[in-house]
Amino acid sequence: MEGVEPKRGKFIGQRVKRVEDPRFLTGEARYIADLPIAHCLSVAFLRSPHGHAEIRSIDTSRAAAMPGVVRILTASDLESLPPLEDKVALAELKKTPQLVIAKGRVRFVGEIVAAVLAHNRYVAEDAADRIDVEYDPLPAVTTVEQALDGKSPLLHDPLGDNIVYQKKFSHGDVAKAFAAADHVFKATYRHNRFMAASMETRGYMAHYERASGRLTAWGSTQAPHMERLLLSSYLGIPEHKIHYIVPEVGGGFGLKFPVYPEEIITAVLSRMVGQPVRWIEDRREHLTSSTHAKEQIIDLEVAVKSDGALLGMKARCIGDAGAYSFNSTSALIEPMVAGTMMPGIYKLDNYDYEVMAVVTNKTPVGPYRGIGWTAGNSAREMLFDEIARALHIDRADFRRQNMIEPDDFPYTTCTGSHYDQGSYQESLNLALKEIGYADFLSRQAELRGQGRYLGIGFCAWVEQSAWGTDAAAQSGLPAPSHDNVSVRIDPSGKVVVSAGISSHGQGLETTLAQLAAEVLGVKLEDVRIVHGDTDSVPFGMGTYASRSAVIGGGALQKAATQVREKLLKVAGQLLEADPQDLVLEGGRVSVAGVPAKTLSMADIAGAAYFLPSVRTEGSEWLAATCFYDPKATYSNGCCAVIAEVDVETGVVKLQPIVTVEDCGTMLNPMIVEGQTHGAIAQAIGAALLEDLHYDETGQLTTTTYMDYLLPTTTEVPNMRVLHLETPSPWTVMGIKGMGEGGLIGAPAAVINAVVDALAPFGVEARELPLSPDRIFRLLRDAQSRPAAPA
Ligand code: MCN
Repeated sequence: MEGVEPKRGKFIGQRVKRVEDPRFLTGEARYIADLPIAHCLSVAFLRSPHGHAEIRSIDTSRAAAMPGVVRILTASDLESLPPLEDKVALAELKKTPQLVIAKGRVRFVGEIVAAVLAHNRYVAEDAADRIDVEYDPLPAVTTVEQALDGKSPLLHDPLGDNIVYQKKFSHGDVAKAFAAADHVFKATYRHNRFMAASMETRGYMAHYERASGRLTAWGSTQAPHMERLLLSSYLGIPEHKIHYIVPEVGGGFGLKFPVYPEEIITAVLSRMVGQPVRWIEDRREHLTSSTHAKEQIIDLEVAVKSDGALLGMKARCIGDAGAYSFNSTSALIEPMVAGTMMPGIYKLDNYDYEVMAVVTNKTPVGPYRGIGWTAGNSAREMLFDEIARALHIDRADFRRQNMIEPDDFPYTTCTGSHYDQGSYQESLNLALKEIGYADFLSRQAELRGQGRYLGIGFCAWVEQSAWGTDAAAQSGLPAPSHDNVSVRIDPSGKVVVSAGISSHGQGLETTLAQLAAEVLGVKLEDVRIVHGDTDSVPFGMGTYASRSAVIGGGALQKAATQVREKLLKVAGQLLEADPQDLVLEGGRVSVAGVPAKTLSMADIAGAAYFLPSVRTEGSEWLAATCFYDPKATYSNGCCAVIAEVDVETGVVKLQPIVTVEDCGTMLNPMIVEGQTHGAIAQAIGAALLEDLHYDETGQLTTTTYMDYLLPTTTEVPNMRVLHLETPSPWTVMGIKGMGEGGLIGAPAAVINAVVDALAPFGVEARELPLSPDRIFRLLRDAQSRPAAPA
């Protein structure tokens, strides 16, 4: 397929400094906890201390008697409120309605049992402590195995079992492929449960005005219009009477996409008392009650020829969904994507897979950067390393041999993912060259001889982006998705862009301003980006799934182009020139070759708005709104890592990481690098440290950052990000999204580097994360295993 040239311009593709950063660096940014609002009351929640229990009684009288307490809610106060239910419309997915306050039974530690509204948070917290609840603890279901064993308690009695989804998919002739194989490799991988752990926790504020029946809601969230829609449906307040505002958001990473019970309760309380109400999550609540992510058990079987040719694959992806198939995202969010995207960058015609989701007495699972891809990629790439070793084939050669090649594009995987264009081989080769793969392999044995255990790992990945209707369908989770952007030039000649997408750290204000300035020929400082406010921006589906650069950027480019045409038409009338002969640059329109015939943007805009002689139908208002719902596009990259393991302590030290990113036409390389750095830091946590651990009673034992280990500057090495640019032929300007790639590919690279370092010990690593204690145990177990017969 013919390649497309990446776009370059005065702003596009340039390392423009982030326009939003001055307010963050000077402390002027306002997060939800900072918003000044008079007479605001505070909420605190009483949460279940049990993983699974019947609620025998609740007595709120001691709490209600405390001075400063305004209202206490338990489930019986909210009988008329509909339960939360995931909106995913797949017939086979069983629903697990979740009441915003538990009634009769609690199903995970951290589930809300009561809400206290008080004059301030101190009183609210103290009062919550004085609510007397009697529980009858029940046996808890804390593992996938228990959920499936048919003997463990049921979480939701009407379902009849703990399985909320189970379906098999088949592509090609897998039986024939396995019959033709020289070898079949098989393994089960347990992918850890971890979470986004954003720097800013969740927070919501609501102000219901009784006179107008209007609700103003503020949320540290990712998708303001979707929040408004869901609040409207749960509260029964018409959508046009809800104004949803997203202030600065200190990271979301998917976790702040769904509507949570706390948000509904905050709004309900405000409506009850007619006063503003705020709730800010504390860190312990964040760890227990914000969505967890990525826990899966993946069984893989791979059929190969002795020369390494990949013939077929079987997979079973079982997602541990926690207590409820979570509202607005569903229990399928992990295993469905893992199963569907398992072929990755490889040519695979014969593939059977089964997707299962089970409920357990744990916090519900929701979206986190690289949904499904992280676990699926890690499992496949771990097994591929094992296969290459067993067949005595270089690990990179094994990949190259089975990888989609440049001439194959566009390539449709057997599961129906439609890859546009990519640089899969090139990114692998570049990453390995830059990290010194060949040289490292030649030194590795010598280092081992010196008692130093170093290993190399790499992972080339493909990342789906542009989550519109097409991408959703390709992921196996069909739902319409699209976005809108408005562009207008005000009478003074300045540009305002109103975008349905909403930034929560990605630097979208910068990249959108770059695009607008490019198309409209103005300075960057003459553009303002408005987002995160449903009264000011056109309908949008939010920022997630690496969709904003492609969809928001594409809608903006289309709208800005229409405005540019209107502007040139007016300028042509004023300058008595054909619009085709006009040059738009540096905030001025001039007649080509006649520099004296020039007008400023303000001259033209002022005339367009106020001069009757140039005001014509359609041109008087320099504005346009465009809609965009592109085909899915796939970016790609490759991460390469060298790790050294201290075999006495199990501690892993990573050397500087090399990563290649190809997101088509790059809007801002500096932002792309920042995104990659952040995602790889999260990947290091995922691979080596982070683990939300439950004991057998369903008690979460990692409820502080002393127990739940996030990577720090000591664990995160320097990184070098290299760029390739293979534009998409299917999107405006060839842009592809890239916000998740680092957490899709880098975990496998880190894991495989550690496993490679441990190869001389015959360690079998199948469970993540590879934390120091796990590595220590793996080494001890390997040493105590009898030696294999020669
Ligand atoms: N970009 C670019 N050129 C491209 C593609 C992207 O310059 N060809 C820039 C974009 O303009 C944008 C950034 O890179 O500023 C990410 O773009 P994109 O890949 O479209 O991703 P989204 O903007 O849709 O952001 C969502 C993505 C996801 S899914 C998660 S999760 C995530 C992430 O972004 N959460 C983040 N990055 C995050 N970064 C921060 N700081 N905080 C989060 O919560």
